[in-house]
Amino acid sequence: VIGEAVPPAQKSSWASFLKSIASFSGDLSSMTAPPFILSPISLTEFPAYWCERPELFSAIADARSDEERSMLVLKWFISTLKGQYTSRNEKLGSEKKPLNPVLGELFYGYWPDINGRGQTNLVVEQVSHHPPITAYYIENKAKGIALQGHSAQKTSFSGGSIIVKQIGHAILTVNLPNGRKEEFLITLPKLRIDGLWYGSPYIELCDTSYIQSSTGWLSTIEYKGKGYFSGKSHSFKAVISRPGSSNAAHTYEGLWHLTSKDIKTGAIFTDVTSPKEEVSTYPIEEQDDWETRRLWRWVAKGIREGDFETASKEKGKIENEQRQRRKDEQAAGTQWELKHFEHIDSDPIYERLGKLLKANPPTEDTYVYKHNYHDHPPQATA
Ligand code: HCR
Repeated sequence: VIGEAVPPAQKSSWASFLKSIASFSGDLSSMTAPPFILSPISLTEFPAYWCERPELFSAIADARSDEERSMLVLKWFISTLKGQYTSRNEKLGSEKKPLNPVLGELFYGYWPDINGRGQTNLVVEQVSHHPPITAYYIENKAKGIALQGHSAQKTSFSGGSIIVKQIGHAILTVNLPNGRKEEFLITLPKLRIDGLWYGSPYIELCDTSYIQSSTGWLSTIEYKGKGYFSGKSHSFKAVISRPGSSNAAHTYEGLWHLTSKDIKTGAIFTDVTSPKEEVSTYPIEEQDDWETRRLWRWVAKGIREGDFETASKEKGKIENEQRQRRKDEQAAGTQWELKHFEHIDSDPIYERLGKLLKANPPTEDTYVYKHNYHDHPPQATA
C-alpha cells in the first residue's frame, strides 16, 4: 500500500502527486503537493546551511599552507552536508517541499563574533522565479573570507526516486596575509530523493563533486549510499591531490552526517555530532516586506498550525501580486532589478578554475555580489 507515512485523507492526492512527477521533468517547485509534505520554510533560507559551523568557516583563514587550506576547506564543506541534506528530516520528520521563493525575495542573517572567530554575514536574494535561482553571499570580513554562489535544480524521475541535478556553483575566496587571494571553485553533488512511495522522503547524495583551488590543490569527493564503501547511507570518500598530480596526498572516508577519518592515520577528520549554530536573524517587525520570513509569515503559520485553507489563501495573495507585478512591468517595458546581485553570462573564476578541473561545461553564468549591503547586520563592537 502506498504511503505508510501519509495521513489517510491525503493518500490519494499523494498518489496523484507521485504519478504527475513520474511523467514530468523540470521545475518541481511549481507543482501542487498535498499539505502534509509542505514545509513552511522558503528556499531562500537554505544558503544558511553553508555556515552553521561558523568556526570551521573562519578557521580556513588560519591555515599556514596551501595544502592545509585545502584540507580545512574540505573539512568545512563536508561538515555542511548534514545541515544541507538531512535537517528537514530532523526538524520536520522528513524531507519536505520548501516554499517556492518569489523574484526579489530576500534573506539576511549573521553569526556573531564569538571567541575571535569574527562575525559572518549572509545575504540571499531570489534572482529568478522561472526557473527558481537563489544567489547568496556569505562573508567574514575580519577573517577575509567570502563565499559567493547560486543554486538552481533540474529534476527528473528514475526508479521511483527523484533525481536532482544541482545547477550553479560556489566560489570561496580567501585573502592571504601576503596580499594574495586564493580561490576555490566548489561544485555541487547530485541528489536522489528516496522514500517517496512511503511518503517520507529523504536525500541520498550521488556521484562526485569537486573543490578546485587556484593553487592547483584539488579535492574529489565521491558519494555513496547503502551498499557501497561502508555499506551505510550517507557515505563518502574524499581524496586531496597535489597540484599537477592525480595521486592522493590525503584520503578521508566516513559518513557525512556523523564522522569521518583520515584513512592513513585513523585521526578524526569531520565530526558533526555536536549541535550546530543556526543563523541569527532580525525580528519580523524590523524586516522589509521582501524578507522571506515576513513575506511568507501567514502562509508559514497556516502550514505550521495545520490550517491549510489559510495557507493556500495567503499563498494565492502573494502569487497574484507577483503576476500583477510582471504584467505591469511588461506593459511599462521595464524589468525587475536585482538588489544585491548582478547577472553575468560567464563567470571568469569558474572558467579559470574549471580548466584545471576539466569541468564540464567549460563556462557557466553567475550572479556577482554588488557589495551594497551595509545597513543591517550589526558589526561586532569591541
Ligand atoms: C530538491 C529540493 C529543493 C532544492 C534543495 C537544495 C538542492 C537547495 C540548495 C541547498 O544548498 C541544498 C538543497 C537541499 C535540499 O535537499 C533540496 C530540496 C529537497 C527537496 C526539494 C524539492 C524541490 C521538493 C521535492 C518535493 C518532494 C519532497 C516531494
